[in-house]
Amino acid sequence: MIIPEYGRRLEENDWAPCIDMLLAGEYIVLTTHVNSDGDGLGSEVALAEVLRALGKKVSIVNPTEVPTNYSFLRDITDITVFDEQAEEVIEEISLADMVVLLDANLSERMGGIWNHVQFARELGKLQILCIDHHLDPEDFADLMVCETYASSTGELIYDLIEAMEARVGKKLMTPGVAQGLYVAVMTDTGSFRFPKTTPYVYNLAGDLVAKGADPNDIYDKVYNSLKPHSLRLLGAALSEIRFIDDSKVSWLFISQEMLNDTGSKLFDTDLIIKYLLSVPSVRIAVLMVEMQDGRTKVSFRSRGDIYVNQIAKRYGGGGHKNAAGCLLRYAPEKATQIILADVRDFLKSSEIV
Ligand SMILES: [Mn+2]
Repeated sequence: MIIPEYGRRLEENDWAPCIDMLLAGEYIVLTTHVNSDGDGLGSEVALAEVLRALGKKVSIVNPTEVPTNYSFLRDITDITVFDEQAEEVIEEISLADMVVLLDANLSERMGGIWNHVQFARELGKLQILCIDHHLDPEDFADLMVCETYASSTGELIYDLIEAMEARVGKKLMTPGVAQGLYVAVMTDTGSFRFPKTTPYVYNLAGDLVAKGADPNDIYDKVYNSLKPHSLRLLGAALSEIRFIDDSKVSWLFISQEMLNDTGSKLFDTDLIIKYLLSVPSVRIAVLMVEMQDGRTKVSFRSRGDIYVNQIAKRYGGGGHKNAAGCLLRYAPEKATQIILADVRDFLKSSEIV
């Protein structure tokens, strides 16, 4: 069941079904999407700490590895990664009575974990809760709180925790929780610059700082964490950026060879996409990365009212209006051809004449 969007911020009462469900759980597994980011990870550690304070047994299992720049987050080393320790993850899921998916609204975003979650659920003892802020949710969970007004999943978890504090009459926002949520909101708002950075978000950030999050330290750890190889990748990548259609479209393809030559990994490509949108004429930016298995990971960014999530959706992906992604089963050359043709058509049809 998806709680409908009311077109307004959720109030304390609106969180009641979600809180009822969490309070009823005993063994709760938290997870997030493949290629986890600051929003998913920060929301996980924050919610984990709160649920533990309420006496729940909690574990975090993620489909893919945790990027090293988030290793400072509290309890992050407790995360079990499906790609590395599948048996342990499967066991956690079999023991749990609830799975909470954070920062994704499609079952397949759980990667290899989803099959096992689905199996446990069919046995009848597992509830699924989803809390997310992307467009176009798939109705796969018992309860889905999917609110696109939110800048980040962290913003929703902040409101949830406030509503929980009121319910249980106990302070839950510790410095560790504040740190996790600050990381979540900071990373998903591009350090408080993206379109959904409302006055509410600034107030929320201020509150998190007051409750123990250290903005300078967090920024330094998350963003000034590059290894020399990431800079080599950045250098190689920047010189390969291409502009088409009067520089309204910028695109870049990163091959496995480029990653290997510079000793980089998939998540090292995250810092590159912002450069694709750094030229003012660009309406749509496309970053394509060749995966180890030969598929192509595509990330879209856009300016203004260009819904790139609609392009991503055609290929089974999704996201937000100005930031979306998908995974193509095609090899690089074909993927590039198809995507660029699609992007150019889409841009033409999106432009107001
Ligand atoms: Mn997010």
